[in-house]
Amino acid sequence: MAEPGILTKAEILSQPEAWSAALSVLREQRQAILNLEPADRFGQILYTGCGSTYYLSLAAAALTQEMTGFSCRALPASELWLYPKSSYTSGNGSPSLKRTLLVAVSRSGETTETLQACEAFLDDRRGELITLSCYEDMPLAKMGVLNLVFPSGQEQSVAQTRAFSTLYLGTVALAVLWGDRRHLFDKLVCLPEAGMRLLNNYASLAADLGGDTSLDRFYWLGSGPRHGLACELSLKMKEMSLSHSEPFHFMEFRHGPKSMVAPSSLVIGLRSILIGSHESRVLEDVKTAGSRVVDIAESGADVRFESGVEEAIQNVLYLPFGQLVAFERALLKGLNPDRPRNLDSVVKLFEEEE
Ligand code: F1P
Repeated sequence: MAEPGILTKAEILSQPEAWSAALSVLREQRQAILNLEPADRFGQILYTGCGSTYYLSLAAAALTQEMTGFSCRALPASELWLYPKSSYTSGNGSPSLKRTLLVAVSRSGETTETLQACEAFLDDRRGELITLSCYEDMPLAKMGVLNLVFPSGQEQSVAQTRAFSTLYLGTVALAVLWGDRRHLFDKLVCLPEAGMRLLNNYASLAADLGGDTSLDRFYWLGSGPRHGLACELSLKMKEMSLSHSEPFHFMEFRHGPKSMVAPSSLVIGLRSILIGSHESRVLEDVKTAGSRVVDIAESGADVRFESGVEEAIQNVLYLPFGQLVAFERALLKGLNPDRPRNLDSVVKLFEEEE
């Protein structure tokens, strides 16, 4: 039998190389992405996916809105498919405001709900579709007016790690190129090296925390463009290690969830340097209430990127440390992180009816 976690570990550790390869794809597609700049042609940008790629969509929508000022939203693909009226705008009579730029994200490119959502979107002529996926032969990679394919994100294990961060980097490039800070596109090249350093410097802290038997609950705090990433890391903890884990916006944690903290809780803060003291104070509060706390940020934190790049494009660096904590926790519990319980790597509906 293969060593438990051997696939996931390789996928987590190879993320910086996968990002470099993705950046080559993005450089080749730069003009095609710029050609689709939403400008005044759309009323909203909608990001969609399922599971991990839905959380990716949450993070991407927040970042794109921050960088461009457009109205951006994220919804699970099943909502677009089954609840179109609550998903799309009517445009208040303006034809351009009615149009949506839909960005569909999927590792496999064959998740039924995502395909159904995109098909209905195109049939109903709601706007234009861009897809991001990892396999060029899969149906999603043929559906959009622009299809960005990142083979370096492909994975053998069920839970997404390398695919998530690689696809997420693709959406960071969209946000940067469509916004007014285009010069940041050339700075993305600094991220793989920063990611490599991070993995080298903090793998042992992740192993200590993941392997700490005194901990039994995990809370991931992230706000703005980091909230979707906190959701994803919390999902990693559940999928791989079957642990009690929940994500929250920083300031929301005081509004109820804080009552769950105890000496056996670990609160992991995906902290912004720009927002500063408000987020730090939440972490101080929970520490005073008796919880273990670890923060991740560019500088002055337990886990430090020291990347030198602007905060707006740093976010992918929050992922590897959290993924490693989940991985180590799974091993501690005798689970195989490569094969989470009850999960398939792709959810396909209708197959039994065929
Ligand atoms: C999405 C997804 C995964 C999840 C699970 C089932 O797939 O929900 O995030 O880990 O294994 O599929 P995809 O559309 O991104 O391929």
